[in-house]
Amino acid sequence: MTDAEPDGGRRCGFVAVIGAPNAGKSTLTNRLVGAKVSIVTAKAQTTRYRVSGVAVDGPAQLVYVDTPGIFEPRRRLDRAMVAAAWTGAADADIRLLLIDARKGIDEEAGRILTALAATPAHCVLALNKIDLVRRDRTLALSRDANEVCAFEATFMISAATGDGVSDLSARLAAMVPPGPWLYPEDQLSDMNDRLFAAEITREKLFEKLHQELPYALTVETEDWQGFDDGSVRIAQTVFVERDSQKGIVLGRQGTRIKSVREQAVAELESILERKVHLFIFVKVRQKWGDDPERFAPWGLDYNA
Ligand SMILES: Nc1nc2c(ncn2[C@@H]2O[C@H](COP(=O)(O)OP(=O)(O)OP(=O)(O)O)[C@@H](O)[C@H]2O)c(=O)[nH]1
Ligand SMILES: [Mg+2]
Repeated sequence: MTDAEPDGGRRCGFVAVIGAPNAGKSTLTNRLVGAKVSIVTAKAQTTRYRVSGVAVDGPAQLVYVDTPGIFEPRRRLDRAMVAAAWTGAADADIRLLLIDARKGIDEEAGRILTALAATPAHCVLALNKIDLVRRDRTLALSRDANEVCAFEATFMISAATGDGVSDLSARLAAMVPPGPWLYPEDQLSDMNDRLFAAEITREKLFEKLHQELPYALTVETEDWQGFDDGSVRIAQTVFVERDSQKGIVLGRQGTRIKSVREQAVAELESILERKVHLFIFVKVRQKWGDDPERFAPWGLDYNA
């Protein structure tokens, strides 16, 4: 180690991954980290709070902060989600804006671009889902976006296939400030097991439910008990807003919740590397979205 290179030339910093709902932020975060730290579904507004994932690229440790999509909020939870995204952006060393190249600069993306343009330093643009669009369209999009906000760098990527992601990572690694690493080398996420298990179940529910249902529910892990044989018993509650929603979540003769449970167990067992006994209860809690207790474990600002 020399004076010119404190910490052996190590670098470390926070990269906030921001963008409109469904842009692919969580898919990209997982890809960059090399493990599933944040849930992904085809539905917008899947991510509800900030999820950090840690990656190492050469001498740099990058703490990616996956954020909820930024949209026009209506409910209290929406406002808290959008506020969490902007706070994540403000606290980070680098803001990585993801735009769905197939959607282009629509109203939502346009608003975020304009907001970022006020402070374009340390902003990087990634046009995502290039596996779905022609290259000339992506080039035009890059030009249009950079006319609104002067990004430090622009990348064309596919978070789904991994195309372009290592170039993006290398650039981010070069941009974060010199300094010691913040996390142990093998740590991938800052999320605790109970919260992550609830997210996995919510992901399976989101995939199986439609219209307003995904947004009317939330999942909490109520109990977590490890046994001597290595297995774990996990009890979770799905809160819905109305009785009719409870019936839909359960499905005819409980078939829907049964298949949710099976899928969640399969995934949890492979992640936790142990046998999982999962119990899911569905309860009606009118206006859970206006209950501060629901927000607390997520680190969301109830009064945003
Ligand atoms: N074809 C294609 N699909 C992608 C790509 N990246 C993400 N997706 C898909 O886009 C959808 C949304 O992905 P997410 O990663 O959940 O998007 P997000 O930005 O985190 O969404 P919110 O959390 O709702 O804001 C999922 O169906 C992904 O599989 C990509 O590069 N190509
Ligand atoms: Mg997400």
